[in-house]
Amino acid sequence: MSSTLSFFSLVTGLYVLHFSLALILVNKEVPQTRGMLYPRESETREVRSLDGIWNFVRSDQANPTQGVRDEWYTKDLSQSRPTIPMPVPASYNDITTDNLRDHVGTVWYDRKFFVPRSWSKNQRIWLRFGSVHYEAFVWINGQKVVKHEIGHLPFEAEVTDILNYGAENRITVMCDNALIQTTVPQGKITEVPNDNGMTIIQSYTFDFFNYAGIHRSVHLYTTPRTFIEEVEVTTALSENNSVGEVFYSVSVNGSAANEAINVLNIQANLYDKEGAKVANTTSDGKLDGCLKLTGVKPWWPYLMHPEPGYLYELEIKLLAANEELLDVYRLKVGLRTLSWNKSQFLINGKPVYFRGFGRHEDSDIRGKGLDNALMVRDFNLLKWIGANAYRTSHYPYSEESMQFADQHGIMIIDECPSVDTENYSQELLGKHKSSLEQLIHRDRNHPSVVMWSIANEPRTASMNADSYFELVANFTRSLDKTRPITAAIAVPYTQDKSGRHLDIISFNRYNAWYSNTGRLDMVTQNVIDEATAWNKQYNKPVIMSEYGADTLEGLHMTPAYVWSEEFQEEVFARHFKAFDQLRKKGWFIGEFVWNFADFKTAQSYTRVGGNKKGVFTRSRQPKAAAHLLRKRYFALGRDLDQCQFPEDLFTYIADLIS
Ligand code: GCB
Repeated sequence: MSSTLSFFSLVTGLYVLHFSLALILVNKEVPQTRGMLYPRESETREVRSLDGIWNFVRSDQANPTQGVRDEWYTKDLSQSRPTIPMPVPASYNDITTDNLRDHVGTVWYDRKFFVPRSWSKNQRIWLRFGSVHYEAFVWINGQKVVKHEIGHLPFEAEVTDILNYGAENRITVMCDNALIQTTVPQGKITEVPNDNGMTIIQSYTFDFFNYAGIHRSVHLYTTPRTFIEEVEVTTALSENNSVGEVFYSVSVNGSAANEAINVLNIQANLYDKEGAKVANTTSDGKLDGCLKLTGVKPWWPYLMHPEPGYLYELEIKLLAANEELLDVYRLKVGLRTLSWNKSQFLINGKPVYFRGFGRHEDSDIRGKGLDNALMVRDFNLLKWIGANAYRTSHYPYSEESMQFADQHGIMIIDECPSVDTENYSQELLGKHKSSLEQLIHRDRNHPSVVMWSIANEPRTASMNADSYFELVANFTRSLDKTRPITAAIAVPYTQDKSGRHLDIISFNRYNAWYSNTGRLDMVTQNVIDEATAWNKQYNKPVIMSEYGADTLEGLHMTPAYVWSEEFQEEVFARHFKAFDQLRKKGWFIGEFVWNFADFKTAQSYTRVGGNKKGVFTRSRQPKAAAHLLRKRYFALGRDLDQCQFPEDLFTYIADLIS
């Protein structure tokens, strides 16, 4: 096999359907992520963005590997095929006016970029992608550089020896959106007849559009020859939260190649928000250590404290034995503790009640592409409505949004891309574990991440679910013992085989929508009964991780009728009643509306332009239920955490005293 073809372990185009029925799953090692610190400038590092307009070619659906066989990556794409302009970052699906939207298989991107002459001097250059969905193959100047599978997660490669310095370079990316039974998430590819002969169809059971392309930023960054490759941070607080400890552990890359460096030291400095140094330490030939500080300002969630999301800056300096400064990397750190037991989840020793959302990275035109305007608008809305949490349903969200959540005190249940998992196989297990390994490696230092969600609505009634989820949960725990594990379960509690492997039970249920449609009188007691049954079965804290109703903004009907704004409000209110009764039981710890905003799905007769369960429209304007939810979330905030009501929470009606 040629070296180019061996680059393609998953031979694109042969979308083989393989799964086993009954199996014995074994715990095999998965590849460990290295490096991948978020690209940040410092006195020893430069960062350059490759975002912008790239050239784009769609492969022939019936011939997805043609570009590889014909080596399109060895010259400009425009010399092989007519190209069209394509923005990066963005999903490619909704950009053109032809049916690129439903394309299945490979597409190609390329662009040129300059590398300054100054970069050739005694440093290393890295190419980093924030996310390409689903599988990416990358070449620079015709040489293969990196291949990565599983969207929504970053990957990088060293390109020091491949670049032309002081000259132009070309980057080529092939991206494959095909989902099969052993990808995460799963899908099916079938060949069916159409009016022109045969065509390929991608189907999937999950309820969001399979947007694809270069979804997040592409960066080139420099590091010194010997550099800080990884930083892992954990924190501890004394019982009254006044004394804090920041434990850091650093990995260094490149010291083996540099014989002059036989002893390395880490100088760690911690600065408060005003930039004052509050702690420092220099390690003695070690790469880990602890910073201790008094008078700590802990990281608190929004509305749980007057100063939420307090972040310190941790400065890590890598020094040679002669004190020569080799590298500097800075990151934000929040000091907080998490703990949980059979009935509670606590932050800094205080019980938490989650009032949040399931969300999507989704918007008009750019699909799942990173969009700072949208991200800031969404956080403004989250704060306006009084939410303190969201789940990254149903895949890891952008690193930029994780940093934003840290700053704003929004708690995150961080979900891996396993959604509607079924047909369990050894290969699927390996990729599922790898997605968690990559996620935890990426997000472990974020104070906002308070829980890992290892799946959404897996088919946990099936025979193999027990051992499969035991392996997935134990693997997750082996990577991070500081956060609890959950999964959003939808099978009835009587059939579930996953809950015993979790720390916190989350369940999704659509009373008055998918069950007993329109029956508002069949919500409250059903929610109470089901939550109670989950708690009784597993003796663990319980969250309702999804509830809601599709709602067409502007459709009004009284008495409330499905799809109307009145109906969504009523469905919410009936749930609120149940939640308040459940809260009194002591083990019910959170409510998450489905969904924050309307979002696009695959075409279906149950979806009018997508899923309309948003509290906000797709263009991020409130439906009537948003105002109701806002009143509840602030009422809970005042009741539980003594937060202030915003002045405009209640509209003036009458002076009832006079
Ligand atoms: C669910 C899924 C979510 C769907 C939602 C719905 O249970 O977790 O992905 O969008 O239901 O609206 O059907």
